[in-house]
Amino acid sequence: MEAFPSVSNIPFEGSGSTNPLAFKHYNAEEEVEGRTMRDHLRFSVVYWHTFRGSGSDPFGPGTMQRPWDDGTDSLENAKNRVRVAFEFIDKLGAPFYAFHDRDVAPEGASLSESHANLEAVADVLEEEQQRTGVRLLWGTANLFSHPRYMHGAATSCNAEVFGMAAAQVKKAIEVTHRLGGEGYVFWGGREGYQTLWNTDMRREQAHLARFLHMAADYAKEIGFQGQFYIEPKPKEPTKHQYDSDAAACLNFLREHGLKGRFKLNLETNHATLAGHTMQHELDVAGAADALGSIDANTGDLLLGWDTDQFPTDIYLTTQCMLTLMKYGGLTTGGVNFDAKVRRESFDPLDLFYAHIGGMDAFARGLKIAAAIRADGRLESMLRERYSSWDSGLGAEIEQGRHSLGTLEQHMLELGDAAPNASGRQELLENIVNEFL
Ligand code: XLS
Ligand code: NI
Ligand code: NI
Repeated sequence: MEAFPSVSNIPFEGSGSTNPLAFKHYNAEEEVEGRTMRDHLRFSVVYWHTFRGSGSDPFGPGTMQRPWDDGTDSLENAKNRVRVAFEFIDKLGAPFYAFHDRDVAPEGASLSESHANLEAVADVLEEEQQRTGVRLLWGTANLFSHPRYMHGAATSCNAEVFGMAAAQVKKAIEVTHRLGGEGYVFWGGREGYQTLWNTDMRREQAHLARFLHMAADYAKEIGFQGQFYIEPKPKEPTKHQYDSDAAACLNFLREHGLKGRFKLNLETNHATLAGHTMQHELDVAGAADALGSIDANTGDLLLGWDTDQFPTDIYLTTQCMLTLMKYGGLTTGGVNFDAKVRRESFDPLDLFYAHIGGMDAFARGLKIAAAIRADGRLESMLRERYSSWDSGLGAEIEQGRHSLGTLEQHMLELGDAAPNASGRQELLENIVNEFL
């Protein structure tokens, strides 16, 4: 029995269409810069919000109407939900999905029961992947919901909790590997602190590094070559999380010799919680060759928390796509909708509207970014701005052929630096707007 009988495969109808169940811009086969939109964007649906989100908030219970879900934590219900999820992803036409271990399968009364539940559901995931051709973008372990993780997982003060987290991650990597996952994400939900009065920060960070090294070792042992990612987020649920932003993660990875194995999975709403723009986070990661994947969502300017809304702002998606393309585009990563429908949008159809809107917004961002790149004015103004480094003194400094002494000599001869050129910010902003 179908869960969405009134919806068939979402077609591309073009910008003239008013059909709410059609794409206006995302045309999977259409080529942009010699690559299909499907391959540029690598859209992914998240299991946790889309199939486990109840709509509850700190002030009230769930509101979502999900007629296929019996509301229990049974294995049968979990397996049935997988069929529904793949019907949805397949009809939507997204090539990927992502999950946490505990989204897809219930936690058991013991670790071995939890392991068995996950393996049992993975059987169904595998079947459905084969049936539909939908692939796993990345897997992850939920190391933040169970009360045992109240003090953190890899950074817990309790060594046996660290042990449980390790066991859970081992199984999650195995299942991700078995399902052909292209990556594996570490989001440190409670890896941080609520108060420094009870926190040994140096020790906690060393434990986190040990944990990630063990994960890398285990992946190697079983032959899992998928990309590892760290997903920065500064706070929520804790007051401070160690993976607070892209720069902090890169510093941590370098300090602990993990940089080669890990890239970053950047989420828009986490960037804004960190006081950054998504464009900033993408550029920081890209400049360090660590731009891996994105959790595509957006926050609300007037709400200071992780509202995880679907991205519909074309300016934002244009910035995302321009920066991604600047660094060569997505390879193992994807545009993963870590986003949830509003509590008031309880109808199953809203799941389609939300994803279609996000996919169209990113498709427009892609086309606009490609047009800006083809135009070339932005790029040539950038090149021109740094042209003093292309030859003469600038080139000599870049080549390491100067010291403070030789530069003093040079500037004493010249008397002063050449006059500066305008930054042209407003003109650059106007040029971007020409394409929107
Ligand atoms: C929560 C995070 C989480 C990760 C996966 O804020 O975004 O959903 O993406 O654990
Ligand atoms: Ni996320
Ligand atoms: Ni988030």
